[in-house]
Amino acid sequence: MILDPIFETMPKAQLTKLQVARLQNLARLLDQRSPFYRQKFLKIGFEPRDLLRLADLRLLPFTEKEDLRDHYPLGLSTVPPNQFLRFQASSGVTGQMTVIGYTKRDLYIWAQLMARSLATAGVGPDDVVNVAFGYGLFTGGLGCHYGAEALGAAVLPCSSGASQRQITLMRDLKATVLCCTPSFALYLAELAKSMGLDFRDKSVFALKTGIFGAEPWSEDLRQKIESTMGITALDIYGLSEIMGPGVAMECMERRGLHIYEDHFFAEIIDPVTLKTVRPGQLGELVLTTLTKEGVPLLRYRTHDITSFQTEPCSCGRTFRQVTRFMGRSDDMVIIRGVNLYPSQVETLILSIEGLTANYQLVLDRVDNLDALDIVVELSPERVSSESEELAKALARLTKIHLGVNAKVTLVEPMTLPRSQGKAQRLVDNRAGKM
Ligand code: DLL
Repeated sequence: MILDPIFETMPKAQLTKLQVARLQNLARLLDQRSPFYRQKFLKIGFEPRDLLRLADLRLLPFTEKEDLRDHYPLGLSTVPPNQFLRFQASSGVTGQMTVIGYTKRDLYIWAQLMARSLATAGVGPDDVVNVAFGYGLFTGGLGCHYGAEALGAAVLPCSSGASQRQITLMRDLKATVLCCTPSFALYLAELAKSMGLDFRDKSVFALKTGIFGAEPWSEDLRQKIESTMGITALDIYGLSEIMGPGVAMECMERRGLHIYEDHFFAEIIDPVTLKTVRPGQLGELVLTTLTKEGVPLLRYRTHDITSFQTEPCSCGRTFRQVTRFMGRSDDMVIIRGVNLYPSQVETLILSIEGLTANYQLVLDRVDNLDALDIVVELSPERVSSESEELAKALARLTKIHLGVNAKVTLVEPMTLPRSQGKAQRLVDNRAGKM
């Protein structure tokens, strides 16, 4: 369902006008209230009145996560401290935390955009939504929570963890929607099975929709989850620095995620040359907040790799779509000169019957060369006597499709660590061995 047709289906020319007006406001706001950005503007001789068209945004500098870290906790904010109503934080993969503060209006818009996202997945007032993203400083839990409430749906705020209890609650309260990371969804399905339960059994469970995100996942993993749980699974994207979940959401056409362009201006750049890529070409997503009050950001480099969908979507939404995220540029592994993302390996793993989506890529340095070991759990139905054949098959596919010679280690079911939040796919043991 399209919750906000006025915006979501706005004709392109009108949307561009709105974006330009909002960008001009943003430039004025940053010039007046942000010493950080004002200094940047002065350095390049930019004045807000120079911003006349969307293309003029390219005159302006990028913002990096480092900038937020260097000005920890709230050096990039543009409102007095008493205007903040909530703080969320992100530890990121490494290093110093970043903190984001939200004003009352920021929280309102976030809830509306999450409501829009859930409605896109068909969620409405009759639904019971189990929010199994972590609550707390992570934006997943509270983001989905307020979006579901804004729609009038009932919320089951299970958070991540206490997994057996949440399966029981989902069954007893007839949860119809599950929001969590795709890896946690798979874990819940696995655990339900060990409890003698099956999400596909509609006389026991009422689950019909999964809204998954916060980590890269492949199309094959979607199919796996859908068939294991008997649900429709859709992809949701966001990041705490920009807002949280609800920056972009996949629609039922399932050919990409619509970016909420009335609130975020999106560019895709070549991470090396920093120039805009051609439509359809892969690159790094860069986002500018158009309506954010607390900590507005200009040309924020997400480091997430995607491309713009070139064809308009038949769902009726006019917002541009990005294709399923391949991963983060920092998760890209370079093995003897070949670039690869864990999600590409995941696709190969899931094309082999008998292997599961529980896997890790272990990187090491052997004789001064990079070595990749793909560690994958066998599915419980497979006996380990078959494992040599399956390992060979995966090594062969990795060589053919990705051009990488990898070792494959197959392990027994339930050997690899399960994550309640974002799955840790990469284990890099190369430090100090260069
Ligand atoms: O992960 C916000 C979120 C919560 C999104 C729940 C979706 C659902 P952070 O912890 O700041 O915020 O991490 C943001 O996670 O830059 C991407 O690298 C990754 N990510 C988020 N959604 C997706 C997705 C939340 N659908 C970082 N596909 C982002 C691939 C995703 N990666």
